[in-house]
This record gives sequence, structure tokens and C-alpha cells, in this order.
Amino acid sequence: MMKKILWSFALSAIVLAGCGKKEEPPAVAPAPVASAPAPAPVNAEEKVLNIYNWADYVPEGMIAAFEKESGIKVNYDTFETNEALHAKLVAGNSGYDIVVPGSVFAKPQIEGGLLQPLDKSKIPNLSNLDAPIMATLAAKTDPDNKHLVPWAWGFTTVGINKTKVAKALGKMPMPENAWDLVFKPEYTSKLKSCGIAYLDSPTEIIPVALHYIGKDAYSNDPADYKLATDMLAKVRKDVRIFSSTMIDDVAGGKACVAIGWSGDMNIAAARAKENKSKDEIESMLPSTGALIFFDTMAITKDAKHPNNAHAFIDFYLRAENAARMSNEMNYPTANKAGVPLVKPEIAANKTIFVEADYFAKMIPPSSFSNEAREAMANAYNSFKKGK
Ligand code: SPD
Repeated sequence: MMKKILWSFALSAIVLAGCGKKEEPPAVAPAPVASAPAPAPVNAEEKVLNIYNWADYVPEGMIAAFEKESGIKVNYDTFETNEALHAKLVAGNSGYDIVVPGSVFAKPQIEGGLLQPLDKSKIPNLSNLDAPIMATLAAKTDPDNKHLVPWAWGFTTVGINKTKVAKALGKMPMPENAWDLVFKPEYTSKLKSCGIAYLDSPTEIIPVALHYIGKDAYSNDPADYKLATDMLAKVRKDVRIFSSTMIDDVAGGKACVAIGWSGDMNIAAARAKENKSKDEIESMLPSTGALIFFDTMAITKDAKHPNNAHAFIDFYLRAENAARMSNEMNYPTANKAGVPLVKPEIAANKTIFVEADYFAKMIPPSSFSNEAREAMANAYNSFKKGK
């Protein structure tokens, strides 16, 4: 009984603090009413969790397994670009508890107070993560790893339907650098017949275009964006699709070449095989390198279900769940304990887990200032409109 009285006293103090009232606590706690229902625990949360993640990123059945084990109902929505997620977070009241920004956007989101620090005591499986990857994230994006937990990493590259590309190029050999296929007019003018797709996102296309013309992929200088879009303007008429659904675009035959993400390109390749297509799809390793990204789970500043969010993050960090993500979604995991559980054929796929010598030429992630992102969006939209 005494415990109950002290507990209810603590709860009223919290409620009063929440209301901003300045009342003196009673000298003696009031006697509880015999028929009053037992109070709920302080951290009781509605058994709901709202997650906003990239499409095609969660293994089938994983959310259902979490729901069954935890009794928490998950509402799982997907987005296609970092820009779409960012706009929701900036507007506020997104309704989402967990979001999965790319680290390029996570940095300004942390700095802008849009994400809350994690309570690491609620995520014991953080110890499964790869220490060097976490050190990189801490150095570049999230000091002391306070906010972000990697979902997966991968790279932005070129994916092709080898069969259709060979046919469209005719006697012309494949270029040494796969970026030529999407940026060089002598190739794009031939490939437009079978379809060229670009990601529909300024922060995906401008960095790879900058890298292609020998500039810093993470330049914050609008003059560099002008140089990039001048180059892009020469191939604009050959680009058929702007979208982020490369799995459907390439496996479904709408495009034979696409700027897209390594794992999704591998999913497209697997899908073509499942569909018994004669065409072979390949995620390329361009000779001048590809753009590495980290996608990271974070809890929004106004999350209504932070305890449930921590529980899901810990669940996802189980070695077997991290390995399932790699095995089924074709992205490398940053979960060191999960790596031994990755299927040999996925671990051996050099376009998923790239080899050290290729890794050395990849472009590491960084971020842009808010002003730079705005200038980039303007430059990209003008390019899209063909201006
Ligand atoms: N199907 C999941 C795709 C995840 C892609 N994230 C890309 C972030 C790159 N900037």
C-alpha cells in the first residue's frame, strides 16, 4: 500500500509538471480511494509504433514477427527520397516514431533538433554494431553516436539490363567507366531507345554528376552545380524516366540503364531471374568509383512512442534480423554479429559486399549545408525542365 501511495505521488508530480502548474506538494499524501483502478506504469505507451522507411528495405515477415513478440502494432509507411522524408520532418508532427534518413540528411536533421538522442540503456544490441562503421558515423555525422543506428549501407551506381544495353549499343563496346552510359551523349543517344532512368532526387544526381566531371561530390558551391547541370543538359533529351523505383523500371523493362542503388539493382537482377527473363541485369562497379551511403534509424523529436521505438531498434539489431536484411534486400549490414549469418552467395557478391580495392575508390558520405541543398534543388529542377 505504501508503495502505491508513493508511486501515485510521483505520478501527480509528473502530471503537474506537464501542466506547468506551480503547486506545493501536499505535506501528507492523500489516502487512495479503495475502488480506484490500479495506476498504469509511468512509461506505459499505447502499443503502437509508426515507422517511415525507404521502400523495399525490410524483409518479409520481419515487422509481423516484431508485432507478435511485442504486442505492438506497427504502422509501416515508405518514402522514395531523402527530400520527401526531410520535408515531413521539417514540417513537424510527422506522426512517425522511427525514420530512416540517409546520413547526408541525418546530419542537418540532428543539428536542426529534428531527431532525439537515443537512450542507449534500452538498446543492448548496439554492441552488435561494427565499431569502425560507428566511429565513421560519429566522426562525420553523429558525434558520440547519440542519435543514429545504421539500417544498412550501400552505394549509388549504374544498373543495366546487359542484354538490352548490348543490343542498343550495337558495335560500340561497353565503356570502361559505367558512368559514361548515363552521362556521355555518345552512349545516351543510343541507349535512349531502350530507356534511361535517373533517380528523382537532386541530392542523388548532382553528387554523382559532380564526381563525373572531377569535382567534389559534396561541393557546397553553386557554381559547381552549374557545371554539373551544364554537363547533364547535354543528355537531358535522352533521359526517359525520373523515378526512384528502379526495381520495377529495370526488371519491368521500362529502362535498360538506370542511376540507382546497389541493393535495389541486385533485387532487380534477382527478380528478372525469378521471372525467367532471358535478360541479365547487373549492378555495376564504375571504374571511377560509386557513392557510398548509410541509411540510419533515428527517433523523431516528437515521437509519441519512444519506448516502442527503442524496442524495435533493439529487435532489428539482433544478429539474425540484420543478416536477413542483407540476405533478402541485398544491402551490406553494419551489424558485425550478423555478418557470419549472411548467405555465402550474398557475402561473395562483389556488388553487395564490395572488395577492399574497390571500396578504396568509392566516395565516402558527407553532407551539404541547407543553402547548398536549396541551390542544388533549383539547379536540378531547371535541368529536369530542360532549361
Ligand atoms: N530499397 C532501399 C533503398 C535505400 C536507398 N537509400 C539511399 C540513400 C542514398 N542517398
